[in-house]
Amino acid sequence: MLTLYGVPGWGSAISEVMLTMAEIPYHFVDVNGFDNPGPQHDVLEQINPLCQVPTLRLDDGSVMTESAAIALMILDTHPHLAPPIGTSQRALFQRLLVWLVANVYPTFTYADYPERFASDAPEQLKNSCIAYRKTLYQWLDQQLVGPYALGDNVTLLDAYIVVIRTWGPRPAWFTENTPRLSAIADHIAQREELQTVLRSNDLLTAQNAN
Ligand SMILES: N[C@@H](CCC(=O)N[C@@H](CS)C(=O)NCC(=O)O)C(=O)O
Repeated sequence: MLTLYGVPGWGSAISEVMLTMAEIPYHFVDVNGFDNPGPQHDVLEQINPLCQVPTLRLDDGSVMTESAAIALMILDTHPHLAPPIGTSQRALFQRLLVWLVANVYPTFTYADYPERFASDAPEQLKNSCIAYRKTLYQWLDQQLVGPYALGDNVTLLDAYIVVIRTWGPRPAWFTENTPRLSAIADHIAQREELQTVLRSNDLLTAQNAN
């Protein structure tokens, strides 16, 4: 069985939601605290020197990282979780998948650990990353269709949407500034098969936890 190293609610939650959508069983290892020196850091670093989550150990013992790469791996065996090849929706899926990890994710790397990158001005780096991320989300909102990210069918992109709207700048900001993204996240959060994984990652907002 696959082993996923992660922390509830963190980036590993994106992979957990994807695996659940694909009905792929996995064993979850909680490495909470890995981003500080200590035993959890040592456990994770041994298998992924980058020391990031998600980190996935595959059945053959090899290691897979990068949420977008994990999505592509899942699509190899579960192609229904992306739009059909040759459609314009497929191109948008590919574009937004790469865009999210290339543009949005680094704003967390820099804003969550600003002292690593700008020890003389960490607050400034953090604040500018957060401000920039807001502009990215406003652009993303305009690309989304509804009721799911790409229209009527759920895709692996929706795993990002339902997780990231719980991160900074937090659900209330998304509701006010990116209403489409927020509505899509609410819609995904209603899916029956995702309830357990959403709950264990604390991804249900007050509104959709009822
Ligand atoms: N590009 C990676 C980014 C993963 C990532 O940055 N994860 C965060 C947690 S949400 C992390 O492990 N941060 C710790 C660090 O970068 O030191 C992906 O898409 O999976």
